[in-house]
Amino acid sequence: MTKPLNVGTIGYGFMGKAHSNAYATVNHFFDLQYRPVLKAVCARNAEKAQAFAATWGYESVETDWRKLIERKDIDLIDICTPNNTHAEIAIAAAKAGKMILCEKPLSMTGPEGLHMVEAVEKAKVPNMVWYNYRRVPAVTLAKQLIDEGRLGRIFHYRAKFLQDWTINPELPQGGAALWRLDAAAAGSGVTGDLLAHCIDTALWLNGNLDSISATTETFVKERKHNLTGKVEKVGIDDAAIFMGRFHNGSLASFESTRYARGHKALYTFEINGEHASIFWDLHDLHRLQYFDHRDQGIVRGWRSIHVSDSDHPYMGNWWVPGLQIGYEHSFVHQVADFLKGLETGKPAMPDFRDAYRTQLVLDAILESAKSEKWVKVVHG
Ligand code: SOE
Repeated sequence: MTKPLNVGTIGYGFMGKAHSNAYATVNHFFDLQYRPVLKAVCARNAEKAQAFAATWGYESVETDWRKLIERKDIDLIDICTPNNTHAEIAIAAAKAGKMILCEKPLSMTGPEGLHMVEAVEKAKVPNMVWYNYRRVPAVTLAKQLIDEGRLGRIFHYRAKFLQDWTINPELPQGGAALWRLDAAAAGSGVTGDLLAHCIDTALWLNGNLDSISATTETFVKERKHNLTGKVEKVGIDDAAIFMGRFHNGSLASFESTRYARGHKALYTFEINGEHASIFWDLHDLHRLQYFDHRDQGIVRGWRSIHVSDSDHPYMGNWWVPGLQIGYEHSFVHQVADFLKGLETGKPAMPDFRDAYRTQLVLDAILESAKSEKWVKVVHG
């Protein structure tokens, strides 16, 4: 018999869907003690929240997140709201003794993130941040290969996250779907939205970043604001590029932008080691490219590993070997690992403290871009 775990989801946007799908799917494919129950969805617009609840099978609706947190029948609060609301909700939820899953980035700034870390640690509530790309099987396989020492000493870590959806200067900022363009709601632009993913993966695969030299640009300086109706200064960064040094001696080269015409969500990373290299591309997410110099010369070359066999990470839980899975499954895996963590007492990562490390790198990027100087990353 599985134990029900009552979920209260705040927000019904893109991530509200991705998480709800994961809760609804996870027990069909993973053998777990806990079973998420879609107990309540919370959003200010009652009508839209009702419609979301009906589509996804939530039992009830709340329009005030404080009420949701007070409810005795809710075990876990899932925060799928804009970045500027994460801290207040998470701290209140921790005080109420709820488990918390929070969308990325954890917070608006490092210091704000630290308050959140302290709140969940004081309350001793299980917590996790939705950096989902760690759980794409090919990325998890990259981690396995690195941890096995197959790459040897690492020389380079190169990551990119390229999009093109904000090039139109007529696109307004602020409000429901466009809060990512509003600095008051998002904190930063591509730095917190896209580089955050690249950094989370990088710290996980390659360890701490020690120092950074960054530059950012805002190509469209003014946009109409959906909430005020006025043309206002744009406070977010449209593009961010940095180079850096990892603690293990390797060099970092990172780029993120929403101005790369033709690219919708091209997240790639390449790691070059002494013996071997790895390359991964979100547009081909079930493949891991691997080159091993120790292969016999006549057959040496880049292998394209189709990460779909039952001995590949997570894949034994899905279809028969050779059949691939997609983006949404990374969220299912994250819930599965979180629930397994509750069972075993070995928490799934990244928890708030782990995600706070990414936040400190984001702070260093923004500081370096502003000061035009190299900045040492504070280690949390
Ligand atoms: C932005 O367009 C976005 O949706 C990010 O917010 C997500 O975190 C990323 O995974 C895809 O792109």
